[in-house]
Amino acid sequence: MIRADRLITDCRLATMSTEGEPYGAIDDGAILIRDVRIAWVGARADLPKHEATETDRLDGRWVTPGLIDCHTHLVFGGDRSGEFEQRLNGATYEDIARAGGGIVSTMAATRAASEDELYASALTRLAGLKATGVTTVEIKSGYGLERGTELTMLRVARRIGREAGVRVRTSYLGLHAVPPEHRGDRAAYVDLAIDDILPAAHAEGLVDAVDGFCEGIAFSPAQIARLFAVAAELGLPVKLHAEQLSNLGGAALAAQHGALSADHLEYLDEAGVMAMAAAGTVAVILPGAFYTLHERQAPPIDLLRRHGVPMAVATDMNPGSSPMASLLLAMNMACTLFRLTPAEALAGATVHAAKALGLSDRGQLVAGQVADLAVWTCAHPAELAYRIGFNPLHQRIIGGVL
Ligand code: DI6
Ligand code: FE
Repeated sequence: MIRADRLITDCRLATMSTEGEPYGAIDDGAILIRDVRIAWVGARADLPKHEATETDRLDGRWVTPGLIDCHTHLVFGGDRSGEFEQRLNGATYEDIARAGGGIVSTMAATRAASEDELYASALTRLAGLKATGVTTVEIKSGYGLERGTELTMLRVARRIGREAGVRVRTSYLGLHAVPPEHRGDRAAYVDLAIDDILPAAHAEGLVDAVDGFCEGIAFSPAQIARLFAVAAELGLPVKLHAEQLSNLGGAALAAQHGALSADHLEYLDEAGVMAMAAAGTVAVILPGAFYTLHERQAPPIDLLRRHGVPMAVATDMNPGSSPMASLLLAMNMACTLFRLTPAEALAGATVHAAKALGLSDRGQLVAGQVADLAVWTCAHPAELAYRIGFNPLHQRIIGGVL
């Protein structure tokens, strides 16, 4: 006899369990929820004896795991629509960054904003993500580039996790860009970001993972390696923006440090793919940035598939390269631009996204995981990636609560 808080029934399930067909589909399913977790899930015909306080009948709707956006820069000040105009008048993303715009211009706006302003503006973007079924969101720092503002960004992220109806995982991204006050001495900023800001943020319990931007316009593999060494001393997992605009071997470096994920990967080569496969590092695919920057080289999806590297899909929600607040749209772009299948895209926003965050308690419909669910009014889960600008979301359930 299972005593449950809630029975969900009259529904179809995309369990995203790794056995069987790609969606792990169950045609006439049921879920029992007890104490914020899934107590039982399966075919309605196999429902065990139970007593449920509440019953939800979903009229044949599809239930998936709540979506997980595993790579965002949700908290920042200002906006960069002016740079969008500059790029359409011929400037490149790298030109703008080298001229002191780009990440550094958002840094100035973020430093100038109060904690409450950062929280309020992040909520407007979060609303878009929640409306597309997101129940867990990763949020990075990286627009403070000084101790005070980096910590403020992470505190705002934690507050979102407490107050805004979504679960949050934070990443410290101090090595995102060099702030103007250190332009003459980049090494001094690297030292500050690694030896001062990171330990301070960690001591305050603000850091779930450590990230960096390994790129010609950002930080070198040697600088990233030093960041990862300190993360390891602090017991923090790592991830990396790698091979977005060029190939510096960042993905292989991340894999050597046991990274949870390497993200972007347009310029990834087979050696990098093999290093990721060997380390179990997830490939986080970010089609919003590829689309926005009008890039030409797609990530090597076939190689990732062939070597069995799990692929996650995320929005990269940020003011410069991906001002996109819909995870469903990211899934659509992953299919249309990069040729992922709709099932791969959904796995990329659920089970593999969880893995990219080092989480095994969500991302699938299996007993024991938290009861974070998305309910969709659609005829088949392939519709989630197929439709553009439609939103079939019926409801979100977090920890068993509507
Ligand atoms: N790569 C990106 O696409 C974002 N950060 C990064 O390292 C862009 C951030 C920005 O342009 O503000
Ligand atoms: Fe990013």
